[in-house]
Amino acid sequence: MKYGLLEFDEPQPDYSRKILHVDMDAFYASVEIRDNPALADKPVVIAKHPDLTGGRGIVSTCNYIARSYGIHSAMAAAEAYRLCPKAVFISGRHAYYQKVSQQIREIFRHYTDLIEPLSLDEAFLDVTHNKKDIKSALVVGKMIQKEILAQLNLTCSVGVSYNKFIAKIASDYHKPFGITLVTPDDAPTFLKQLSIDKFYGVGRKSLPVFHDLGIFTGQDLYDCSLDQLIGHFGKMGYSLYFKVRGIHNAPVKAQRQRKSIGRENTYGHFLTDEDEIIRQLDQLSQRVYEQVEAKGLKAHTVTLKIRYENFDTVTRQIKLDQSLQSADQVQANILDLWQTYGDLTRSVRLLGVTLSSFEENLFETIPLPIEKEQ
Ligand code: TTP
Ligand code: MG
Repeated sequence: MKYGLLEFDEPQPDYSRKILHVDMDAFYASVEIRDNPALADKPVVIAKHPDLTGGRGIVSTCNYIARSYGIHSAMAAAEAYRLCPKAVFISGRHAYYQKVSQQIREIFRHYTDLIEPLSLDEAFLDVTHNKKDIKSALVVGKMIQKEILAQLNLTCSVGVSYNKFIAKIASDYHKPFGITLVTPDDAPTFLKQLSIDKFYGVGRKSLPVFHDLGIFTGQDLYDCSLDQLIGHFGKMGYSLYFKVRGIHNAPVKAQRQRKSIGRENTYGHFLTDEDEIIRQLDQLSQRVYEQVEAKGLKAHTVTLKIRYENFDTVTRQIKLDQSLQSADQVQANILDLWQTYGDLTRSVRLLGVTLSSFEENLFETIPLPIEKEQ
């Protein structure tokens, strides 16, 4: 294939893969409603009540009842209030949603380790070869939906296809609690009938440009030449030319489970005063614990790192039977390590605190507020 002076191999579609895109329905709002079922038939908005913020504040999300009033993510909370004064406003609990997100990923791991999270509430899964040896990706998708509902009392929507681009659009197709399969045979028709704003990369800013060019649908996009698209949109135009032909071979990039989380500080003025060193260690311990907690992880090992002015570096650790439950506990263990191994006759240029040995199964460690009736 030729473009200007460039000659390149035209990307070919890969129909061999089975990709799921799983996206939770009204995620933050659904978690709040799950924990407080009295909210189920009310419009629920995840935002601080505008009265509490003097009108500032933005809507994170809202349930589908609230959406019927025209409320949506990223809208000013004050505007949401105008649209529906009787809506229930709830401040988000980000750390908690993060824990729920970890629980969802644990369920994904029953099927595959090839998981690429895009945010707390959505992920791509490559289930071509899955742990349950199920041939049909549609069946895997349905099993995941059922398992998330049974274990977590939350619903999600799933897109099933042979590439990430189509799977992501498909998951949005029948929300909430929908599942949409787009086979290689269905893909051309599916892609051509899409409205142009469904194509990844076409945002609020570029949408009018597409419209000015008479491109409103996938079909309009399909009718453009590669030259035209690259001329108008550069790299994105190139990518769109192939996407609308069902060609998008980006792999699902699995995130490795983090083995440790730590922080270290280098001090311009070397530390010699023990009180100051302990203050620094307390601060590092606190920050690291917060980070670990926010990820819903439970650590068993605490490591202290000390680098002296001559660059001698010492690391010492304690492994505990019980996981660390608070920042205070981390601080106490670090203090212990410092008092046992620290050398006050030398100036300190760097201190570090790391938590590791994370528990594999986060699932049982996080109690669910509601038991799901089977
Ligand atoms: P989305 O998946 O975009 O929205 P949703 O899950 O609430 O609803 P849908 O059923 O349409 O998928 O985002 C996931 C979460 O991310 C959402 O619950 C809240 C958060 N979020 C924000 O905080 N701000 C935003 O602008 C958006 C779009 C999402
Ligand atoms: Mg969602």
